[in-house]
Amino acid sequence: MALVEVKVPDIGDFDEVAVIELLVKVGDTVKAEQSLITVESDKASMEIPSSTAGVVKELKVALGDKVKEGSVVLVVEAAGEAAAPAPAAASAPAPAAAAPAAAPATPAAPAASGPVEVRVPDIGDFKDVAVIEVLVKPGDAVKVEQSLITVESDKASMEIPSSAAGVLKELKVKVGDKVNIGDLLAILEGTAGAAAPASAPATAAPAPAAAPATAAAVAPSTATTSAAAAPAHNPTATPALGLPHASPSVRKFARELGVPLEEVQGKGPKGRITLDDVQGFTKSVMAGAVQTRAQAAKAPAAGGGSELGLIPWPKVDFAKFGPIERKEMGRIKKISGANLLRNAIMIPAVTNHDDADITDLEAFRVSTNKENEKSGVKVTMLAFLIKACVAALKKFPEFNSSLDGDALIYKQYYHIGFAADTPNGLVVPVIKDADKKGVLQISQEMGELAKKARDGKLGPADMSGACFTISSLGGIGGRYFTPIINAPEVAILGVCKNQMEPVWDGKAFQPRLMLPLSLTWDHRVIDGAAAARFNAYLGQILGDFRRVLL
Ligand code: CAO
Repeated sequence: MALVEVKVPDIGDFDEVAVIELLVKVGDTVKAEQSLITVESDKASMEIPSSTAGVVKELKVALGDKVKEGSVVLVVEAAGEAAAPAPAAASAPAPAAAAPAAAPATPAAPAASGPVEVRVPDIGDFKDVAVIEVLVKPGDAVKVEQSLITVESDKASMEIPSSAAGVLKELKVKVGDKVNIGDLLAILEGTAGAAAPASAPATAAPAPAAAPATAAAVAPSTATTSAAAAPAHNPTATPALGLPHASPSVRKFARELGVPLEEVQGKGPKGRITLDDVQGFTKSVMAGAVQTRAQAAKAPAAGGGSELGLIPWPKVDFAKFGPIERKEMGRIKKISGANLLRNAIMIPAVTNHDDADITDLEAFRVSTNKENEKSGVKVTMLAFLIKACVAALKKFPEFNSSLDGDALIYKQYYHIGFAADTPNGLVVPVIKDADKKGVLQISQEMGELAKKARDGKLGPADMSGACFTISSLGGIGGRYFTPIINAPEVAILGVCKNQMEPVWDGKAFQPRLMLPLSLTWDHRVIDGAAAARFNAYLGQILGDFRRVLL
């Protein structure tokens, strides 16, 4: 019995694709053509079949490894006549490489400004592949190489990119349609200079894959980075340890959200998992109606179902009551939503409301801004608040701590986050080492960070490391609110719009500019008395900023 190395066959122009699934294990008996691993690029996933039958002796790849043509996948002890003794690379059933972005059947008119037809390019040996997803809609601005649709055969799914840029005028296919090379997909109103070159793009690899020894007719053609490969032969519809049935973009989306795809029930054709299924699963988990296996494993044994005992989220057919429009939430909202929900549920939070007299501070701020008019830096109330909070955090160190199991981590640095409202949702950039900076520098940094936030350009470093957060709605309005703590911080200050109020000075009412403060704190770490003292101290500092120096 010979040991045979099974190698990655010609998979088109893919260089270094990631192994995302191992479909067999040592000791398994595999048939020739049985899928062994699944690999995935940005836009396509494909299963790599075995070139020979036998028993798996050794796996040579692990999840996350990068492989390319010729990489050894595993060693098989070939079984009698079933073994295919041909040289591994040549006998490996080469997937039919597809070339969505390679020279389209009808080359797009370069630099056109009129209508441009986008057709299905050479997708290898696929015939009548089903459209399983339409990724754009009329009116969308489409870039060259942007995926338009996803098509799927038995073993591979691939996204078909646009050969031109422009505004999508008309879609010629819909989910469920079968497409072939040369079929008209869409009509774009081309943008001058934006069309793809009529010749094959640089990424196209014209070398055809070696004809597989065992495969039925396969005519692999070219491939691009956005192309997918299809196995030459499809002996089984579902591999033994089946990979969840979903397109690459759905897989990517699930990965971004941390959704375990194998736990999602696919409601698409043949049980395929769609974007809606992943979203529906996420909502159910968020609402506590469903637990992931990882959550269930962590949850205490008692109970069953949702450990929080929440009833499922109400499902209402709103259209029954009137016209509606459904819009998916953006990425930031989804991420912040998950965090807010956890923080709202897990933290025993209490909010104290108070007012600070900022009459003198506001006068000082206005005069400072007059003096600094030419510098271009505007001193903001929020910058003073950051400085005042640093002083309060120093005086009450438990507000600058975080829970770590049964211990408290007291931080000796003072990084202050501030909530910023952006067109895409709420983000919290962080002013680092606010204790070492003056109000002018903090104002300037805040301005820069707020702009970056609005432009969607904040990096992870800009948003990490905060000890305490301030959420100011002062420029907008409102009296008080109850901000949600940004875990693992233990408190957050909410600030609303200041207003002139009559304040009794012991003899008479005086008009004073009062700033509403709302401090939410984690009752596991902070007591009500400490919170009241923190607010009172903040009020004293804001009332007379010289106290910061004490
Ligand atoms: N009371 C009254 N007016 C106030 C004020 C207050 N407490 N704070 C600021 N203002 C006024 C300022 O004087 C300024 O007015 P002018 O334009 O006339 O000078 C205006 O509001 C804007 O203030 P600003 O430039 O100082 O900005 P800011 O520091 O208040 O806010 C930022 C910056 C990024 C925090 C803000 O743009 C923002 O995104 N706020 C929303 C935060 C949020 O969404 N929090 C909720 C989180 S929970 O969902």
